[in-house]
Amino acid sequence: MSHNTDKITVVKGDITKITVDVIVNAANTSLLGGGGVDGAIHRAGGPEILEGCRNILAKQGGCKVGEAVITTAGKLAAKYVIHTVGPVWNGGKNHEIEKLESCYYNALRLAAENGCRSIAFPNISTGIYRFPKELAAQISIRVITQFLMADTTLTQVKIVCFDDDNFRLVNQLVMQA
Ligand code: AR6
Repeated sequence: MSHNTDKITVVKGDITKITVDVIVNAANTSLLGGGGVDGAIHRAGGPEILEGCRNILAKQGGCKVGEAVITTAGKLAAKYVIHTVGPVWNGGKNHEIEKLESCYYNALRLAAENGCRSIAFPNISTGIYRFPKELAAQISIRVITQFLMADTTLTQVKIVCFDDDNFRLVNQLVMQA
């Protein structure tokens, strides 16, 4: 295991139950909630998260694909939620890879800028947005390990996998890294 993968833990389960400084949400450009992990985070965190999203909407009109914004985590154990918008998989000809890389990078950057030491990610875009899981897993590990090489604020990155396929794929990659 390399120095950087020491800071990465792969977890199977529900991200709303994880105790870290910041939880990442796989949101949509409206920031107004949805299904999947987005629905779970808003349900568990309560209305304060939506209020935070509405304030961002009023200021900057939503969140573009690949970008990230930060709000309170409401009733969750985390201090913050970072909402990032993953790309919808459309065969790979629409810069989906670069956009997913940006999601991970911008979420990590925003976490470090806000003094967070621990962060939890879901497998962004691999549900409703249909991004191929193996490719998404490779992108997540590549961007996270590269970021950790340059950053000393974050000491713990948890990748929280809800389904067996993602858990297996991400684990394999972390062991090989
Ligand atoms: N904890 C951790 N991971 C979860 C949870 C959970 N509680 N629930 C689902 N997942 P998805 P996307 C996993 O569909 O593909 C929303 O409607 C799930 O198994 O949540 O980025 C948004 O508003 C999958 O591996 O997000 C957008 O409209 C991963 O989280 C759209 O879905 C991502 O699945 C975003 O689609």
